[in-house]
Amino acid sequence: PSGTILGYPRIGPRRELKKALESYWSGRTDAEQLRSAAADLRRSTADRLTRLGLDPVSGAIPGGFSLYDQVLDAAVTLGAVPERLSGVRGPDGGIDLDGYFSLARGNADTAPLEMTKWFDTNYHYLVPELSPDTDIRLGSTAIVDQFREATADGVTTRPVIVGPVTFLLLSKAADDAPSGFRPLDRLGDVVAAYRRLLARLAEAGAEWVQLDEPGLVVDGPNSTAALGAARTAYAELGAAPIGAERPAIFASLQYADAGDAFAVLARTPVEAIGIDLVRGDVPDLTSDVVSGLAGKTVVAGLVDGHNVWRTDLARAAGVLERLAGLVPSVSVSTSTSLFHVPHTLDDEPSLPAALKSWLRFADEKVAEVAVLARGLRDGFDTVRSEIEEATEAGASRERATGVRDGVVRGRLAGLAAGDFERGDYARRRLQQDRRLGLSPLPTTTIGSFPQTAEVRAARGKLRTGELSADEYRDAMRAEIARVVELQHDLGLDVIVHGEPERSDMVQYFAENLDGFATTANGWVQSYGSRCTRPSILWGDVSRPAPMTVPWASYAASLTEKPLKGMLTGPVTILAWSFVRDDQPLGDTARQVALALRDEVADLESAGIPIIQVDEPALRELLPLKAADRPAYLDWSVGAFRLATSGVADATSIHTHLCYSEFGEVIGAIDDLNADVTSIEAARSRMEVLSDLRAEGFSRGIGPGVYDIHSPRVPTTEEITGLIRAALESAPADRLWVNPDCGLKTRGYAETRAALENLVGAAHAVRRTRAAVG
Ligand code: THG
Ligand code: ZN
Repeated sequence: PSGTILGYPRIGPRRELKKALESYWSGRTDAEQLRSAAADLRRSTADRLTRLGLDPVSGAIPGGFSLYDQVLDAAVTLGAVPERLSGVRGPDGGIDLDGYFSLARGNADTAPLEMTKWFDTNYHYLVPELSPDTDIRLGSTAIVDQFREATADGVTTRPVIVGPVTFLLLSKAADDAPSGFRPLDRLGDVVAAYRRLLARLAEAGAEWVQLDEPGLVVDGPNSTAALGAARTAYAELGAAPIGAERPAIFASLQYADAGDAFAVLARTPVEAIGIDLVRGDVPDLTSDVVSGLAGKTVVAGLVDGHNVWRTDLARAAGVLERLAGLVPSVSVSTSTSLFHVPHTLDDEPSLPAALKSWLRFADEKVAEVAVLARGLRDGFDTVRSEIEEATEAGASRERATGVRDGVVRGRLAGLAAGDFERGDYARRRLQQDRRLGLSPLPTTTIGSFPQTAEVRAARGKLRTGELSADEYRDAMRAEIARVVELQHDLGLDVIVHGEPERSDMVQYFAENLDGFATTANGWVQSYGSRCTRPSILWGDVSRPAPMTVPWASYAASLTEKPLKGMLTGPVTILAWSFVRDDQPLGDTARQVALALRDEVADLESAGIPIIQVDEPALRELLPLKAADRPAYLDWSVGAFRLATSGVADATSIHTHLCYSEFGEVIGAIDDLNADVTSIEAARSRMEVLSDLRAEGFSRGIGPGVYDIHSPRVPTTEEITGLIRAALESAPADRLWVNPDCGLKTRGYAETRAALENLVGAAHAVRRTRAAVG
């Protein structure tokens, strides 16, 4: 086909999948109801994609549905369940629905698979665990069943699965694997299982299969091995006779420039290669590569699957025409799966019309692909009016009020080196210690407390007008008062207001800053059934009024103890929004940083002694290409410092990092120059601390001493053990005691119990140290 997409949102336009999953998990519905809700969703997706212009009979419509996660699906397809979780297998050795969800979410006896970020996105996948003994063979044919299901409805889909090499690159060695074992060592078994799967698909009538191989474009310690593995894997898979024993293979590279992976795939017997031409360039087409492309189609990813802006169709058409002159066969697609963007703009009646005309969500992007495909097939003259409309929309965006704000730009142009620097740390430390008067091993939390149904309901009522602004403020104040009192009862040393007013730690700031829009239904899957509504950063950013000061000041008025004000950092605000693509990210980050710098100054003036600026997404935006990383670290660290360097020595700046392996950004964490850094560490038994020590990190550190991602309440002894472990890498006068992350998704009962134990553990360690000292 001349046009396709790499994947489509799975959650449903009204989050049908989320609702079906959560009602199944809570026992309100049964497996049959969940299966039928999922089948309905797949059917309506295929219908919609057909209506939007994808060919329903040539494999242009991708499969790629998942009940929870596509990497978990690949693991289950391979039957690759780690030994520690072998209990999830059914009596026949297979993995049924409940086994599948146990791998994803854990059960009474076992922790689930670990979750981590999918490339440089805010989507989290489940990490398969492999060892030399993991039983790998075709274990589930759900993907074949879904193909047959669509065929029965008259739609010939293109099944999609994570490719064998990327599957292994995303897996980790199980804890019980011998040292030196690498998941890539299992390539032979994995390829054999894929070969069997492809045979089943061919037997069911599939003409194409899509194997996603974004792992091949990431720079990392395994890059060279990965390309070698791709050569082996695709030679082997392609060797099977096409039609009889396998469908045509479409290997897709996504999220970054194809780099050397393109030439590697060109020399294998696959039938189509997908490349991301939003992030990357047209590959070098040496005569050797071009001869490898005989009989192959290059699938040009020109419609951005990762962001929401309207495609410059004139530019895309130009690239397609150029490519068509260089390679034997060209087709057009999205740069990545569309599951990173919301379903449709039709569900956003409140977005300003001008902004809407610059945007494209998933459905509208499918229509763009259809236009480009028509141009490829019938000549771009036949789609001239669509191309011109897109060009006009682009021009109107450039001219629009708010896209460029002279005041913001003037401020940015006037920045000097001193705006990124604070005073000497030793002096800061002395003044802050005097001002705060804290005991050693001070206890605190990361900022958010559980969001109760009442708090959410109050926000709903504010939206519908059932509550006035004053009534809403009073409801939030009552909640803040409750949370402050709870912290007093528990004996925590540094108090927070609990953030009841924030639906989401990024969206709250987007709602309060100029230059952002927020959506009504723009849900995007973050993991499993959990979604966020990323804000849209479309213009120059400024702060019309203080955003957090009234809440923080109110909380401060209720306590004699130091209050910590809470902000989300510039990098994280960018990472969890859809960001304008018409200027360098670093410029946008500095605009957000300046708005935050004003907020920091206002908090300081209001007498708030500690201000925490969270950057959990610092690692997430790290470029996939090593060559781009130094520039990223420079602007991201710079933006944080710009936001936080305007304060006096006596004001303490904290930051918080989580959701990532921090190894690659340890130096940057030190460069943030925060007075105290709290960091996720409980699950890795404080490993990050020795990394920080090796880096020469010498300021305050709060390694999380309990994992808030699970409802389990840690015992005082457990926490005491972790504090003692932390003391091996950090001296007591620099160590803080806090949970791993915010408490927003937890319930009050478990939160109270866990924090009680946390404070008890800190006191116990203080006592023994006092006795010894
Ligand atoms: N906000 C945003 N992105 C995030 C997080 C966040 N990414 C990483 C991390 N936290 C983990 N992701 C999530 C995403 C969503 C939810 C929890 C963790 C969640 N969502 C609610 C749901 O799906 O029911 C909806 C929340 C709402 O009503 O706004 O619980 O914190 N941007
Ligand atoms: Zn966190």
